[in-house]
Amino acid sequence: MSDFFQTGPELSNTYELDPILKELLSRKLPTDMLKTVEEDFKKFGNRLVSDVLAFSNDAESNPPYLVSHDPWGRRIDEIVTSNGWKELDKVSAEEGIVAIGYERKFGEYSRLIQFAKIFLFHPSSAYYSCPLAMTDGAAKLIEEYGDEELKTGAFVHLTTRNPSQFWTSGQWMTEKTGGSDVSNTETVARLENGQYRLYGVKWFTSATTSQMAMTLARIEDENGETIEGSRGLSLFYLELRDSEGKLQNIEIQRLKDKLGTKALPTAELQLKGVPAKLVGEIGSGVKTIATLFNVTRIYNACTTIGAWKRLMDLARDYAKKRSAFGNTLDKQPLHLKNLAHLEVQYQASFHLAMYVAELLGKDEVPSSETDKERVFKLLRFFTPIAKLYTAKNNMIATSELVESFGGAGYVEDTGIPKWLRDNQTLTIWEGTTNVLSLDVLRSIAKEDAFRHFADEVNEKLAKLENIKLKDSKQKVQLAFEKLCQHAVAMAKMPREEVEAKAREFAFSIGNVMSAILLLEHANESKTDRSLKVAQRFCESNLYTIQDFKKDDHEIIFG
Ligand code: MFK
Repeated sequence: MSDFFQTGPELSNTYELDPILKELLSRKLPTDMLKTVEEDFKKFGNRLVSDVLAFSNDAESNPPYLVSHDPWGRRIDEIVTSNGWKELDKVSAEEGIVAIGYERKFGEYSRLIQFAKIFLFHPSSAYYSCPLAMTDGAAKLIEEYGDEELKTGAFVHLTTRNPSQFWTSGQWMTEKTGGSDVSNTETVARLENGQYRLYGVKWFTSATTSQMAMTLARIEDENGETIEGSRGLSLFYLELRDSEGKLQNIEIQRLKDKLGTKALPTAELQLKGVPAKLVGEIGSGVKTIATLFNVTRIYNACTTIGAWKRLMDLARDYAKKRSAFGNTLDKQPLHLKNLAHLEVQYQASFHLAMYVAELLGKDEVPSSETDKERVFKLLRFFTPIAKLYTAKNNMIATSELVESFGGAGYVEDTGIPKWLRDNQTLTIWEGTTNVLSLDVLRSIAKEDAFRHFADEVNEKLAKLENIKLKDSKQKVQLAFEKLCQHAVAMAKMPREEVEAKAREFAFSIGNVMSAILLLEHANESKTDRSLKVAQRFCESNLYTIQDFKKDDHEIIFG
């Protein structure tokens, strides 16, 4: 009998373990700022593999549950969460995960720094990143559309670093009638004695332990009539509990039994006259809440790359420890080839997500050199692209990375299978891949975003002077020319064809922009590894739009 026991994968300081993030920050940030940020990230990187990871593990092992009644039969609808979940709330406030974005003490770099911190936090947060995403989106919404009362009230709670004052927010958009198409929303808002009250069912509400929420409802006129479709929807702010901590005319029907994100309480709610406050204009609810979900979509991209990095780190460490067929996995060509491919894909997604975070910062705090219009349009254009591109590519990579642990990757208490379950949500919530591909078309039609993308590409390519990047640059240029041809051709294409190609279009844009960002990183950071990664990525097929086939329906249903 052998006394062999396999050593499992281990983590160390996750900031110290990240040369790509370090290189990016030193390329972007002024020296003094970099010093301040590095000090903070080094400390945080340690916490993420010690106390914060322990809170996360506690929250994952003790999922929330609903207590609907007290021992004497009174309805209480209390969601019980673990100690770890509560501690993660405190950590989030103390570390300023949302606050950094609104203190803006790093000027145009505030969002880049904030999202770098979220990227580090997410894989040790048991999805506390989800309420934080909605909290940030709600803060942004109040900043843009809120009145004085919200700005001096809720906004201060959402953006504080004081754990005892900190609030999180929900974003209740989904109803039984539709998650993607919210125009079918059935919740109504009635004006009763000068106060709006909401009646309806919210079918998928994440982090229902939050203090407040932003939600959509259809205002009833004095005859009880409403306007149909999304033009009839308005946005409302509500607080879940009264001053005594009792839910305000909200019943929690049940918690969802989801595939993953087990620590995160997600509920079905019945609204029975919840007092609510109108935010923005009547009938502009979808447009107004877009401010919120455009922020959560950037969270989605940055947390996705955080999750991807964590699994890469574990797989990398395991490859050095696991032997098979006479050698450790890190010496086996096929295993190496797989991991190298995933690392290149990861770095492409990493740069795309961080690029969008940087755009958000530049949009909010423009410097004298910022081309404000271009930044605004690029942000609108790349937000759905970064979300769909990172989430889908990560999901494909997750399957490979889980497999790279062999049978151990299929066993729950190694902690590996959870990534497969959790990462799947990142392609679904905040807009599925298809819905976001169509949103890219919306941004082109409404904002003329493609023209600004083309200017950005040409400007960035012109700055690549390293001769070793010449061939890669040419490949990107070729793919980009094809993309431009497609964008022009779309004007005359039947809508059916434009929509059928929307996903390949979005991924091709994602490929081209990621390639450019990798080349830029190689050009500026000047490390051999970044040069090789950029060259390798550019060898892949960047333009992936296929010919339109009219027989899809027949193939599926015929
Ligand atoms: C760890 C990461 C954590 C992430 C947090 C997860 C929390 C989970 C919570 C949820 O999952 S909440 C559910 C999320 N649901 C969605 O994201 C909805 C997905 N569906 C869409 O995005 C649809 O495209 C949409 C609902 C927007 C379609 O609605 P409409 O009403 O059919 O769209 P329409 O009529 O084209 O647009 C209405 C207005 O909004 C237009 O403006 P105008 O009134 O000026 O014409 C649009 O331009 C504007 N709009 C739409 N999408 C926009 C936008 N504006 C800016 N950005 C956008 N993305």
